[in-house]
Amino acid sequence: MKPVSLIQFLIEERRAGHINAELSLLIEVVARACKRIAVATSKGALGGVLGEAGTGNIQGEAQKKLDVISNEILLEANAWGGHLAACASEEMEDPQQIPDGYPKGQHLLLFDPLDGSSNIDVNISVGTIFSVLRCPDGVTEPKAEHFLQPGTTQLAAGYVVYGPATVLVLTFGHGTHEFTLDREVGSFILSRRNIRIPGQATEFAINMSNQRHWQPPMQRYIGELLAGKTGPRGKDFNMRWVASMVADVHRIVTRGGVFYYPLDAKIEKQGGKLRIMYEANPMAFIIEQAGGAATTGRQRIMEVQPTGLHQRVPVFLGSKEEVELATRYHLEAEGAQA
Ligand code: AFP
Repeated sequence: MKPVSLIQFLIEERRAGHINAELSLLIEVVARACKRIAVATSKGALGGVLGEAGTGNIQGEAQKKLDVISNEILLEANAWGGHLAACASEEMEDPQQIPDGYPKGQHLLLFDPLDGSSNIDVNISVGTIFSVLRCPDGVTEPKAEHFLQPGTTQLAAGYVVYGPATVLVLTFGHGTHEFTLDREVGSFILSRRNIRIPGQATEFAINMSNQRHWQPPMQRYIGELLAGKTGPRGKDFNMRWVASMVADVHRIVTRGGVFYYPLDAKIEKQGGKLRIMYEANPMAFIIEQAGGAATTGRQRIMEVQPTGLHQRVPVFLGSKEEVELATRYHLEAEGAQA
């Protein structure tokens, strides 16, 4: 079979009526920016890109040099094409407007420019996550409130993993597809069409160091997985935790499994660890389109009505049967309390 490039795939999606020309251009621009981020990350110590930037972001987290560089690359690439009304990033408190003098488009782009950035300095996979929304009609200077749309309204979502290979995973709501960067040619090439995540899992991803802070239903659920063959689940489970959500999700998209970042006593006040607009929602869209499930432990992530650009939520995602079971334990515990 002849290789299918990302550009060819986007043209096919336009012909199928799944996307318009502006959204196609937006994805091309984001993919091009991610190729530049891949080059920057791959230089490591030789590029002078490792270490702290000496600044903090809106979440009060220390920024790495590559957080700042990746954010700049995405902002600069998306400023002038005429495909965006505005964009928002993990690294900026407020939405970024399109600079004066450039045309504006109908789309809103949200991104985490470099997810897992605490892994950069130890040469472990990191990534970019993005989500695309439609700008509400008649809005010419989009503010945070115009981005606060539930995940079900996303027009597109994707992530790029900067690992041994650079891989882009993308959905427009018509399946989840994977592209691998051909570094010599400089093109993303379709490597898996219509990815399906197995309904059952034997691998789970969770930060076990938080166990003592978890709520009782999470203690129960993970306790049963850990009990293995001789426990109530009657089978052994393996554990993996990269601590770059992109890499953990990519493992699930490749061979199944589940990922949990539940609410715990340590992070209860902030509502969770991961950000809904540019982490949980795009990943939920990708996972659901691959036949998996994504919840907050109580409800479908994509049905949460966001109230803040940098709002956090608990995240349960991956193989459907496991996510449903963990969610059921939480709902049952709350039902019993009520
Ligand atoms: P950083 O980008 O600050 O490294 O955070 C990564 C992340 O948001 C997500 O990618 C990981 O799944 C999660 O945090 C890791 O959290 P722990 O620090 O609890 O392992």
